Amino acid sequence: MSDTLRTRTFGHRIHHYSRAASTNDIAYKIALEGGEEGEVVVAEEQTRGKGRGNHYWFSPPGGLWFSLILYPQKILSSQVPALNLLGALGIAITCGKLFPTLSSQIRWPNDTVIGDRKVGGVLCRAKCKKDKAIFVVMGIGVNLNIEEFPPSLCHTATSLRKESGHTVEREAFLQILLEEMEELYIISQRDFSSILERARLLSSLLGKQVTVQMRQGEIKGLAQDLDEEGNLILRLESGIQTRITPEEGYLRL
Ligand code: BT5
Repeated sequence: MSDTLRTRTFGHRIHHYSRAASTNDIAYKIALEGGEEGEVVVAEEQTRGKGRGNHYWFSPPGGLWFSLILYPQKILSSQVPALNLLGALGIAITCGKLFPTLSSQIRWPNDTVIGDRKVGGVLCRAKCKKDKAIFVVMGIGVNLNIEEFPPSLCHTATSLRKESGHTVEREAFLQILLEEMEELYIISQRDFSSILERARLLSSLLGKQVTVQMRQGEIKGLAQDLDEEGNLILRLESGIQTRITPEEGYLRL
């Protein structure tokens, strides 16, 4: 990483792999062995990139695939999902800085989108003791220069290269993203509500009718708000408000 990196800890130590199964697994192991806050594991390609649950994450060369080790103070395990919103916000802000004409937004619970296509995703995994998170590995994937997606993704995913017509330099993007992310993270430790406020402003869902697939079937409603635990507040057609956790349901697109 360039010596112009303006962060306190983020990215001061970078473990670089040309190919890895999943940077999240490597970073988790490093954290277990005493890795420090801000350490980054980056891979040019992942062979078993992971999304939430048992989703896979398409991670060929050309994207930015990395994981960041965090030791958030005073964070409860129930608040870890909200860090996904913080990560998605950091990606959206960075995309907006580099490409102000592209409208990058966040889509609950962990996506960064341009229009209705996913350009980035976040996956946080925490090591918890009782109800406290001891450390969190924040995995971040951003489709920088990917030209072709597999058929299963070609209508839902996009890349910065496809949207802007420009090649994005991976190191430069990572540097800006780490700077943005550290700033958001420091603020979040004092006052998560101001992160939430920014997330609301950049949310692609709020004020829209959405369909959420739950285990017991789908529900429709107006996306009203996001809360401090990373939940979506939906107003159902009956007028009743309901709170959906990221584990409970996923958006039907
Ligand atoms: C995510 O999961 O969006 C989390 C993605 C996190 C990836 C990073 S890369 C570095 C670190 N190491 C890892 O192994 N993972 C993290 P989820 O919300 O479950 O979305 C997954 C879904 O997005 C898949 O089921 C596909 O439909 C779609 N998808 C897969 N790869 C994609 C891609 N490259 N771009 C856009 N959509 C994709």
